Amino acid sequence: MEYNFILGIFGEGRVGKTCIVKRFLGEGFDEKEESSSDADKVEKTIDIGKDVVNLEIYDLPGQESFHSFATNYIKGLNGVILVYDIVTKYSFEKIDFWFKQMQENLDKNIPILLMANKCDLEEQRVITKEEGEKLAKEKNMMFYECSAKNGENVQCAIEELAKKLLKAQQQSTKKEPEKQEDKKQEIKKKKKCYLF
Ligand SMILES: Nc1nc2c(ncn2[C@@H]2O[C@H](COP(=O)(O)OP(=O)(O)OP(=O)(O)O)[C@@H](O)[C@H]2O)c(=O)[nH]1
Ligand SMILES: [Mg+2]
Repeated sequence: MEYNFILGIFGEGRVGKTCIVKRFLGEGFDEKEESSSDADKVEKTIDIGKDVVNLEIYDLPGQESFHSFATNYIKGLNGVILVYDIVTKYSFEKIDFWFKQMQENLDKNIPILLMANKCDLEEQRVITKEEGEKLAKEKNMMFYECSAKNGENVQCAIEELAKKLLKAQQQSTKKEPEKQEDKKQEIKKKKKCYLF
């Protein structure tokens, strides 16, 4: 079967969102990647088992002046990626803000993946892995430390999010026939009442 999901990637400016997306697309890494000032939509198709999953990813600017612009893209997303980097405390603190935006604009069941980027910069680390894990657990997010620079965990983290979306979609379509059967029974009952 073929499935389509729309994802959005959010987080403080300069945490590496665009680099993560480019790494995921197989476009390598740019040490001098410039700050985004617009929404960039990219597409990638991945195979999960026998299924084909088409992902559409919105890469949004993270700088403060673009906050309201970026939040306009939240509604309609099927999944969310939130990013901080392990060398900037403020970017970690900013996750709360982005999480709240998701809560206000999206269904609570929408899966959120938290990515702690720049884990290649171990010697400059200010946020421990445990802190990231704790936050993710509290807010029921998936969690990966990654590096867009060396590619660590980028592919597998986003694929895990896609797998979660696929599973949820397949479970809800399985339930559909049951729901329809329930509806038929309801109509039958109503008809009976009418006949009496
Ligand atoms: N060392 C290291 N640097 C990274 C990594 N990912 C991104 N960078 C660098 O961090 C800077 C910002 O990366 P971007 O991808 O532009 O960050 P962004 O989150 O898209 O920023 P905005 O578009 O302003 O929101 C660039 O200089 C990148 O080269 C990483 O994993 N490790
Ligand atoms: Mg960017």
